Amino acid sequence: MGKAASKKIADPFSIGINLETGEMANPARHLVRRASDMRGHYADPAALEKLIKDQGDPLHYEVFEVPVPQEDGELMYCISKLQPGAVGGEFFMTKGHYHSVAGTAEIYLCIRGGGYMLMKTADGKSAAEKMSRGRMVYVPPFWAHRSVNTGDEPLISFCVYPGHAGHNYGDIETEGFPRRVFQANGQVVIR
Ligand code: PAN
Ligand code: ZN
Repeated sequence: MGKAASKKIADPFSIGINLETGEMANPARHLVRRASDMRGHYADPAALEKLIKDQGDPLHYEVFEVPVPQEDGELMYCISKLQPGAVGGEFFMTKGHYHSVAGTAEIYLCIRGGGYMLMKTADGKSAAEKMSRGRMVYVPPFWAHRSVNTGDEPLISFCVYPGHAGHNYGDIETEGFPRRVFQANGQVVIR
């Protein structure tokens, strides 16, 4: 008897995603991160505190998803929407994470805006891939990943990853990523 026969087989479904706004029809889960959730992540903590105080803890990014079972064989999918802005010249970014099951990959299809996907491995490798509308970034297994918005509109991506992957914020808060993305004299600079 095959594996499928021992498990209840789910029904297929489809959903609508607005490719201009990233809006997903009836997202069951809506994760919101504000500037105050980003403490410990930017190079200039004082600039982050000033932004929180002056702008009333603005929205940083949102994730919309319709969860599927967190099991091997399933594919989790979501919309990630990162606002434009900067903290002490460093562009707004997501926290970033490894997957709890580290050997699981992820696909990000950028549908609006522009920026970079910063990536690193636990053994010291680092990478940055450009994100722009219609561009797909493949995050291989074992790479932590963080997106950065270098534009002046939201950076919106459709993400797909294995259902059992999970999120591991591990050393990100203490060590960050080897590279950061800044605006300097109107230019985007990766340092
Ligand atoms: C994305 C991210 C999303 C938010 O769905 O979870 O962009 O980033 P953080 O989880 O780092 O705050 C993803 O990579 N899922 O695996
Ligand atoms: Zn991920």
